[in-house]
Amino acid sequence: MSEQEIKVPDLGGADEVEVIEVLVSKGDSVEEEDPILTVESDKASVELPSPGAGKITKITVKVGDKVKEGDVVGMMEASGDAGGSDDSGDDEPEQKADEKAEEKQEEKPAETKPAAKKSSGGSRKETVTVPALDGFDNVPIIEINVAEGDTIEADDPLVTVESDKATMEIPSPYAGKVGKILVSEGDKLSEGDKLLEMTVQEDGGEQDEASEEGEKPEPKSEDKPKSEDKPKQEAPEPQGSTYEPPAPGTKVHAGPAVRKLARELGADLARIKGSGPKSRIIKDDVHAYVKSQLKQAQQGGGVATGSGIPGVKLPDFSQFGEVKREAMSRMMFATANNMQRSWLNVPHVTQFEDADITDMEDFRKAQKAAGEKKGVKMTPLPFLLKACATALAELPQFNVSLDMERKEVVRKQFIHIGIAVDTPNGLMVPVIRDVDKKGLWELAAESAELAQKARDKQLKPAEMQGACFTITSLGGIGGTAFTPIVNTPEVAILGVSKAAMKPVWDGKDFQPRLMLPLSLSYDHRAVNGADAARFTSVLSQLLGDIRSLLL
Ligand code: CAO
Repeated sequence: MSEQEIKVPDLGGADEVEVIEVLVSKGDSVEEEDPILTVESDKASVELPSPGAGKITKITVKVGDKVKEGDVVGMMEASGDAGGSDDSGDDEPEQKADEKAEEKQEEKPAETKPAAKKSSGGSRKETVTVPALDGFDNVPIIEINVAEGDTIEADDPLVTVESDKATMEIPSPYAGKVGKILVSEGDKLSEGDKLLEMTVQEDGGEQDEASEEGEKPEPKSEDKPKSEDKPKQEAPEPQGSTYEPPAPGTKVHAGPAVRKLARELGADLARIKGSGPKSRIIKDDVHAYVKSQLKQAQQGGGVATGSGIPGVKLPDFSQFGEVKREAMSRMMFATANNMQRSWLNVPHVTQFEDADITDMEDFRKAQKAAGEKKGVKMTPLPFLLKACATALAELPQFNVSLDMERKEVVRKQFIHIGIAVDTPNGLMVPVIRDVDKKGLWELAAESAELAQKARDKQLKPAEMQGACFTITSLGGIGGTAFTPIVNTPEVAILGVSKAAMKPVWDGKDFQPRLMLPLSLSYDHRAVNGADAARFTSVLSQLLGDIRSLLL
């Protein structure tokens, strides 16, 4: 085993760069080309690769240090594996490092800034082109950091390109308004390619003066975005649930090693708050994020207390084809959390039953003319509401909520029933109050009105609260049975599928009868199986002979 120095390779023209992340520690084993440090010039960051495989014996720089080509940043012991990397040529590491440095100069789009035209007030149109990329050619765009219409400052990153080892942002040479974007993600860029059009303000602002010199001054403190005056390399940002992830499409600043780590851990970089310079995401941020997610899951973060269930690790879907991400609506997010909370907390059982609604349907259809006069359509739903209200009164163990903390059963002395309504914005459950006290026409009118309000996003919060039980009817759509999820803290939900004619044995013959499939899911902590069978059988009797609804 021999010790060798780890040196800063050719930086492709950048004099001095700042260490923004130390990616290895003493004792770490690294493979050749594994990133050792991330350094950043005023415009780009690059990872310095390990010159060979081996063990790190010393790292002599820390975050914030400035380094230049040839500086020794650490020492390593080359791995002594026979026939291993040593064999492949001792001189290779040096050579590789050089190659890499060349490859990667990612870092300095310094001369990137076309000389700005002198301002004289008003505005002018400019087409921004790709500056010299210091040896890079044909580098794919991984992010477009601006959108048409954005107002940006000079030096704001326009696009991020990434080679196999480095990431570089191409900054805006001007302050102004982004016009047409002429590139797409995945496009490969070389010097001179057109990026986008801009309307540039000619107000003699600072940015013009700076750009006139063709190059920005060293990244001193005023170079930092106004919003962050904090010193570089603070502790990573807390990655708690209070952090609002940026909107989809928002730029993510992270180096290749960080991206790799995030991929390995299944962490979505778009959800991670960067604590590095210019909000760059560093490895510590990824670790902190993953840790906070685990902690949240273990503590029940909005899901199931104490469940400790492992999260679902998402692959990088883009490896399989083009994907688009969009933010969940608040409603979708809330529904997803409610469903998961219920699914994880409630031991579900589903009881199935078919109700013979042949006579009920004859009666219902006979109400068509009356309905037209009243301006109300009589569907099967009001009959279901009425039957459920009667069953809840007969079997009050369904009209409860469990207070597990206080070890109490909350028995409701009212019968309010929620109806699941399918809307373009997702599932909503308005609540009909005192169903037991209302007639079929009133229920028909009220359910139609609430369903319409739900579809028009007009429901008030109070109209979605206080249900004792829920009916979810897919009968107008189709299906023979399903297993609905109890809408906690209720303890049961009735799923209704599409009625169908079936042969029913009457003791002598098969008779064609219209059978309505019922699926009653219940919380087995509150309700036992026998009661569930009683409940569906009561429903079936009531719907089979609707005269009994009057009793
Ligand atoms: N079997 C056969 N036909 C049925 C039926 C059933 N079980 N239930 C309703 N129908 C018929 C109706 O009679 C009507 O037919 P006609 O126009 O010929 O009279 C047609 O289906 C449409 O009814 P509807 O859906 O407009 O009215 P509804 O009162 O039955 O239902 C509502 C209202 C709000 C429950 C319903 O529109 C809806 O949104 N259902 C979806 C609920 C949902 O998404 N649940 C899933 C939750 S879990 O993800």
